[in-house]
Amino acid sequence: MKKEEINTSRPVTPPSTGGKSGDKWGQSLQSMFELALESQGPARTARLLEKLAKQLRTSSPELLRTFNTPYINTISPDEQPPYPGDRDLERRIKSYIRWNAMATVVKANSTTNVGGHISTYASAATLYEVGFNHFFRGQSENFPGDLVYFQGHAAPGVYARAFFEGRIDERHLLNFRQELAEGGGLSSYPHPYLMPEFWQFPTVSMGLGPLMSIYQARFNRYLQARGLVNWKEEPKIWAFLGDGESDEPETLGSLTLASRENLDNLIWVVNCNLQRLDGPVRGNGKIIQELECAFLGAGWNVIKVILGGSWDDLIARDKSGLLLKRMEEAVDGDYQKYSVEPGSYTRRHFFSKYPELLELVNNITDEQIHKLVRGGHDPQKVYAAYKAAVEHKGQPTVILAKTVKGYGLGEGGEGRNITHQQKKLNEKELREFRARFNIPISDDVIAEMPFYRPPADSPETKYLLERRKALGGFLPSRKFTPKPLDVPKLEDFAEFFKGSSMEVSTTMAFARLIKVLLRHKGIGRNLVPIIPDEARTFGLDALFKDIGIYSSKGQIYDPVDSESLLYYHEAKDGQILEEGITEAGSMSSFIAAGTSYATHAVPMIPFYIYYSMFGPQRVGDLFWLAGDIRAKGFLLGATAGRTTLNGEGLQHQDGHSLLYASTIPTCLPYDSAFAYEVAVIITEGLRRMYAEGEEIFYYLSLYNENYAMPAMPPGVEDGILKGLYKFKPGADDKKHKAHIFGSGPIINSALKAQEILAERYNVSADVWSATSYKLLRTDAIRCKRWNMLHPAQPPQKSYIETLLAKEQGVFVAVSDNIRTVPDQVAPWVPGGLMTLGTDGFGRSDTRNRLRRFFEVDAESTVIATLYALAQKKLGEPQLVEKAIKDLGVDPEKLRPQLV
Ligand SMILES: Cc1ncc(C[n+]2csc(CCOP(=O)(O)OP(=O)(O)O)c2C)c(N)n1
Ligand SMILES: [Mg+2]
Repeated sequence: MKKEEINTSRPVTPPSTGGKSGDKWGQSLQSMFELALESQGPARTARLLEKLAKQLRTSSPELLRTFNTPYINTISPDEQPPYPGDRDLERRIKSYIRWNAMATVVKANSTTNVGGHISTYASAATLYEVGFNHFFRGQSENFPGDLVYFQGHAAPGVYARAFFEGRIDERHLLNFRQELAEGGGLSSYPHPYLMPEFWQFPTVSMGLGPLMSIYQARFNRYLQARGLVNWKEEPKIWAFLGDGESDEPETLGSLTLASRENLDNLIWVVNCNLQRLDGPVRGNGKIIQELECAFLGAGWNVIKVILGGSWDDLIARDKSGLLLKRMEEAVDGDYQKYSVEPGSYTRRHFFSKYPELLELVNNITDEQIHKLVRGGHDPQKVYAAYKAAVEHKGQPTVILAKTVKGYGLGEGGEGRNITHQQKKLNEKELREFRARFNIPISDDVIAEMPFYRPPADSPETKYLLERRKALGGFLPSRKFTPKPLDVPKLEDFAEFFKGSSMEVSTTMAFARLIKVLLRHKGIGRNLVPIIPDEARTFGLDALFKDIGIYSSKGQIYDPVDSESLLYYHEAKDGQILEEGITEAGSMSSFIAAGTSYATHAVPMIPFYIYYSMFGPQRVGDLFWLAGDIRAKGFLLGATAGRTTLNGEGLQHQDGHSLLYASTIPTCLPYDSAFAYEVAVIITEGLRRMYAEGEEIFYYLSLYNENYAMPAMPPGVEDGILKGLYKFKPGADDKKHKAHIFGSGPIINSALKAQEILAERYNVSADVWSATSYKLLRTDAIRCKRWNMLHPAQPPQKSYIETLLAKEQGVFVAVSDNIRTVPDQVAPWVPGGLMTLGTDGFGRSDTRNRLRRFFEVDAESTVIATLYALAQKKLGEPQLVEKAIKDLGVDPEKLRPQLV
């Protein structure tokens, strides 16, 4: 069909659904369609339809929005199931929780400035209460409970409910955000690190909760597919998030994984109160319609809950279609205004646009107009949506629930732009709040904002407890029975301790080691190798065939390399999580696997191996969260080292991940030089985390430079784990004494420097392997602090101080990291530490040239050692100058770190 055959200038009027002419019009269109199908075939017809649709979209975009449905509830009143609960009782319960949530924040801020939020929970109360009374299932035998990601800023409401349930008492509420108060307090937001028996999922760094919930839902499927769990029912994952939060790229970034994997165990509830912190989320548009497009396009089941029941009658009476038209016209900025202004304003500005609409509301008062409630505040509508969501098959569901931010706060902040930051209410506002929600608190004490908890035998308390009992118990709750694993022993890695003349890298050593682990009877099945499309880079592609890549669909195609031994093997019970290029997604899998010991009482051991530069630098907030959530496992920053990863240049060469990792309180970072070190560290990590139950995780840098791996010297295991041990002492017969700390492959610079110093400069240098500066520092700080606070007692000595106490001479550190990494221990090194490092942007070049450029090669190490000796008056100053000349180092060369 030619373009001109459709007259796009003519207004396109949709046929009315009733009436004879409409029927006729529809019938002839149908026959034309059938004719086209028959004569042109489905492919051409589809192309034709697409073309027509495109033309229609250009001429009248509002009429054809492939990914939008009308701005009304997805579930019509006649499809609504009956409400199964006692609405009156539930309203009272919710009102008391609202009051206590508000009072928790306002009280805390009447004597302190600790902050907190009222308006997020105020808008979400119904969304949570319907869930608590009818959907969220607690843990029971052979059922881990539904997993609920609570919106971080709604925490006061979750505490207020726990108070009502008798799980926490008034003292806790009084100490909201005052965790260091006597007797403890409540954390500001969901933090399992701070409240390990209560919160399961940290959510307050916006975007991370939604992202993690997708990977958690997929991980639940993985556990089932691999036969590691056998639940009587499948838990649902509920993620509650804000509409403003949807602007975080992490929030919407992995939507298609959820639909691709048919995660119908996943339900998102987006609280669309149309506001974020500063103002409207989309003042000039409609966030609900925008999100609907994104979710429908990504293949989700979308349920919109826009209007409360009080609108049903108006919608039913509107035969003109103008009410819907007007709703579509108004933007979120308008709706926010309607929530703040009286009903007369809405009548004047919303309804009066069309005379028919004005007539429609003739029989209702301004007050009633003001009370036309939004869908997210109507339990009936919310219940209908939740029920449809839990019953939906084959797709994840998102519920877009329209609410008012600060609902019920009235002039104290309802719908106002300041509402997110509102933490105080005056007495008048408190009285209004009390009246609106019928809270039985008397006038004489209202100013004190007492908490209100009905007696244990009240109908409210009985109902609330009965509902939770019927649903399997309280929630959130983080409880589990520790299950120690039968972890490997050092002997299992004997091959790594013998050394090898064959040149290998620590990455290759790891690839070998993980094979041993996968075969281990005690833990093999618990391993979860996680890879973001880099297996071939790290030599781990052999695992594809061995243990398979997890795919819920198995492998329904014949892989292109099926003839080869190491073919790309996907399987329904595959063990590898091959995530594709998503470090944030891979970290989410690491977290889901690393917390499985608590979430499901099934200890899993994630080994997440990735390009070190795209670790904490890229997704540092998830590393931090891994600490908060008490994740266990191993993070392996491969192709580490600013000079060891040669060629790749500035964006790839990492010299600072170890510093980032050092900042995480529960992370043990290691920089290993030799295969046996990797084996010792991983064995100990497995023991501490999976036999002893410590809630910590490990970070290991792995490198891709090949060199002969030495045998393990006797008795060094303890030093490897504590962070420093003497690897190779210098010759005894030299005039001067020095010590060089080396890490990773750069230990080879130290070893070569040792030779040069002995042969040419009469210096005996001991070479030490520095495996963890962070651990040395933490231990040293611990002792220093203890000594300061116990001045009358014999001082404690840290490991590093004890180790170096008797050593003479100077100390130099060299590594493939920025200088700040070794500098962490400088205060405890006798006489100070001369540090070399790779500060500055990387370059693509050969290792030798890079190491000279960054001054971490053997020659630079020699010069630094001689200089340190000269500085301490232990060596001859002329030697430094001589060495610079002898060794061909250009003193005027470019300085890598410029500012
Ligand atoms: C990553 C991140 N950036 C910024 C913030 C600060 N912040 C906290 S709440 C908030 C607004 C939240 O708006 P919305 O998601 O719509 O939630 P609502 O409170 O409206 O339900 C902001 C900006 C944060 N917590 N996390
Ligand atoms: Mg919001």
